[in-house]
Amino acid sequence: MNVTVKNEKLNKWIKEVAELCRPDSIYICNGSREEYNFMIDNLLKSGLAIPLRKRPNSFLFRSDPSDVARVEDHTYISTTSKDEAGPTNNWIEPGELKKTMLDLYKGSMKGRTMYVIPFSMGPIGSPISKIGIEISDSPYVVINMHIMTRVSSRVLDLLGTNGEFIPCLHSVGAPLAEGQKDTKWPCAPIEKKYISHFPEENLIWSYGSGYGGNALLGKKCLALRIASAMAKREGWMAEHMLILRLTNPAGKQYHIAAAFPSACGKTNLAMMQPSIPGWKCECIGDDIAWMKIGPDGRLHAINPENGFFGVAPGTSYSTNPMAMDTLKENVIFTNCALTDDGDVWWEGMDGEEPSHAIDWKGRDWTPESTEDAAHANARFTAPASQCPVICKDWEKPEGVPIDIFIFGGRRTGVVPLVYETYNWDHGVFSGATAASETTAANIGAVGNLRRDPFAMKPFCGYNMGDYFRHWFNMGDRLGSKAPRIFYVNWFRKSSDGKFLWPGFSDNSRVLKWMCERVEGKVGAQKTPIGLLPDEGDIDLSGLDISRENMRELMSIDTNEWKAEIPDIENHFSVFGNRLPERLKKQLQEFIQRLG
Ligand code: O2Y
Ligand code: MN
Repeated sequence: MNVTVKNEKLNKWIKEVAELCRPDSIYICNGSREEYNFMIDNLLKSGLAIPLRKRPNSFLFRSDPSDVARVEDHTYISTTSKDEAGPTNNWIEPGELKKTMLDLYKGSMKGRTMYVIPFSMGPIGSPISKIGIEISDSPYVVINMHIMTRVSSRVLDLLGTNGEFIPCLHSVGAPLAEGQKDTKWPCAPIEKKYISHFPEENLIWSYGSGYGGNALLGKKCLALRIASAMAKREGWMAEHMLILRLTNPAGKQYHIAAAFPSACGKTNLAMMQPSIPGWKCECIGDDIAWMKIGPDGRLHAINPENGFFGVAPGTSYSTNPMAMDTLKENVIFTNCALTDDGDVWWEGMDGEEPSHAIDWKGRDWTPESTEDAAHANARFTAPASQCPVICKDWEKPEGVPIDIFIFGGRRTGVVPLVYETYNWDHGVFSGATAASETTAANIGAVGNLRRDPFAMKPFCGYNMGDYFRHWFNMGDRLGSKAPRIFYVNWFRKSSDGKFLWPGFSDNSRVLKWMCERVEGKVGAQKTPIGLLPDEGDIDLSGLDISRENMRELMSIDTNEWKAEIPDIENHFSVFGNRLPERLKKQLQEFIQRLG
């Protein structure tokens, strides 16, 4: 299909990028099924895509072993002054960064096709949605963007001759000389990778990586880093949150948005099926929420994405049956193992492990092998519409009204299963101090405590001190219509190292308690850290858990919490005079409550 671009700014930009990057050809994407199939055919012919006999229209890709995850150390928020990027972001002055990157982009697409990908984050035409155009030299990016965003020529129609869009420039950084054979996963060495954001001009430049969040620029780069800066300026919120709808047996709906750092089971909670009879849970999104105050004065959320880019290892019918059912067809798998009967496999999948497979690096693998068959950050890219519990209203342009916010992290000790915060300011304090222990899936040493405020540390596109202030401002505007704020820890362990809480579908018991708190149906105990469930108020019917385990799960040791204070003070100190007084006040009140 021939697509014509009428937008003046876009035409000028396409021309500029082509002159700079020197691709062999230019292709404007229309987002059609034919286009997807055509791209897949080419990827199959070149051997980059491996067809999966067991899953219709599904394909496996193997990345270069050096290009397997987001590269936080090479991710930049480039604002005129360093202070605007703040202490949690890498910063290079825009002029200097652009000069370095322009040198890299020079001729970087030689021997390749330059794809122009018009996409909408959020339903096309929704008042909350934003339009992006990604220019990329990676066909893998094109097919992933087809699933993760709404790629369509309708986006170009909507842009008209002078509509606004967010330009997202991406090159894998591996030009081909005349006659040079391509590698299976072209990318640049680590020192040449740059994932750069220019929030003052809503601009994204990515170079050198073809993987995930580094290359699918609608996701972390646009929908979180650039969008969070826009949201601050425009008075809305772009958050690293799942969105779900919980319906009680009487048919009352509650909408919950929850922020957890990576590797805390966000996708599992987003698709969780309650173990308590009569309760229903539906998924609206598993990673990102954009929220605006609606005409009713409440906070309304949309999921700006169109698919799931989930971690494969650990996903199984026991941890997330709805995700497994989402993955039956039309899926792109990256860095999973390939079984002899033409299926994908990863550590933690149900059933017996295969006696032989091809690992993510393309080598023979057997259970005796010393390395995992799938990479720990192996991914599936799947359409959200295929999730059996996708909410019928997940694409509602006006979004869903949020009743409850949840923050949390992975802590083997100290933090109880759940508490409610005293009020909005206390909730902001709990989000700002949220912490998680690192796991093998994170980069860095296992078991270290990492403060990850609102799970946004890697994704906040401006000074995080100002981000905390923005949360206070939103609370002031929402007043009595603000969502209630809770904190959870599904991962507390007993002294003999066993998880105290079964998690997964039993987390519905905790969500039920939250809904009952919202309804004023249950009381709570005042403690120094927040409001804890009264004994017996969490519905444990049908669950085999001892009273001792429940007591340990809910226990609070004030000395352990006092021991956290220096770390919180240290964490706050980096924000200097950008730290809101209201957070300092919360910390003082917390110290006083601890006695
Ligand atoms: O490693 C990557 O490039 C993907 S990171 C990611 C993907 C989906 C959802 N969340 C995340 C994350 O790091 O929070
Ligand atoms: Mn995420």
